[in-house]
Amino acid sequence: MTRLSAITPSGHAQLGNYLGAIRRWAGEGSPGDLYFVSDLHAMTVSYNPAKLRSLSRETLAVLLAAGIAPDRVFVQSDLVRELGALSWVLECACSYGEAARMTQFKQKADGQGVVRLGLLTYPVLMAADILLQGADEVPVGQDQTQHVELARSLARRFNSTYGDVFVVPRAVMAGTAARVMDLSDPTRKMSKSTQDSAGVVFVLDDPDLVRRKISRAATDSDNRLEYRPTFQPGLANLLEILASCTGRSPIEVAEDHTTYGELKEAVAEAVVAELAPLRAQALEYLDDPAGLDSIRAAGAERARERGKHILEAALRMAGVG
Ligand code: AQP
Repeated sequence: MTRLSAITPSGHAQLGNYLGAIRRWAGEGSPGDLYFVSDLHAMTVSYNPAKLRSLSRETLAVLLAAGIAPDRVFVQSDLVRELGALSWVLECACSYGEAARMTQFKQKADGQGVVRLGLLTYPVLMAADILLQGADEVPVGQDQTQHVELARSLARRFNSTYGDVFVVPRAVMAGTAARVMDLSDPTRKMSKSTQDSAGVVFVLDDPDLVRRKISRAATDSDNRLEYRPTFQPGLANLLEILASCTGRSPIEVAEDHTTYGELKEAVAEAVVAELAPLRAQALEYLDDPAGLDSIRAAGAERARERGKHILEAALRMAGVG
């Protein structure tokens, strides 16, 4: 059974990516699981090419540093030829209406001056990511279920029109994980591409910077140290982060503290301790470019090999190639 998950290098990996996803991938995955750095997905909005290249490497180093086995990771663009070919085949099996209906496309396109065509077609590329690897399951949050549904429809349609080639993937709801909110504005999710990084803890931030960011986290003037997410979202976020780092519940950790200042110090130390081994390992990988390159090349080779027969069969059945 293969599960496939990805992280887009649209910025530096942040605490939410780690607590909500990467740490689980490293801890709970089964040997057949695959994880990739979805750098092609970062091209759907304006970006800097040199920065994207370095973020892709850094993100790969973070996945490995978290403990994901080297033989389970790859970088998406290393398969750009295979994915480009399969995407085209799938685009020709997808209607314009299906693509334009995607809620995420409508949300992201809204308010953008120039909407890249890639923003419309990226769910088809995502279908190619999934179908090329023959993934059985794709763990997703609410915002991605529609895209996996599209991958299912395209796989079924292709299989019934041209012949059975693709595994029809299932979307599985990622179990309840920490949803880390921005420290400056706890009403919005912590995100790697947020312009103002004051409220975002990046996993490779220096420990003193982590402490500073957490000490400045928005709370409230209630001075009630209780876990009440609706009324005290900033405080609840800090309690959830502390709970997630210490393996306890937010209600329990709230009982250990009496002032916001004391709580923030405890959160900062817990986050610094949680990230320290990850940061050290990631920096080691980044200090050894040849080693990282060879892990990356081997991952690409394995992923290419996995997808080779599927792509060849799809092209043959579609009457091309
Ligand atoms: N704040 C978060 N709390 C918990 N989990 C989070 N994830 C992201 N932010 C949080 C999870 O991290 C995984 C990889 O994320 P992604 O790169 O696929 O895209 P994203 O969810 O859009 O992540 P960001 O950081 O918010 O990026 P940008 O700024 O580009 O939008 C996913 O499993 C995601 O749920």
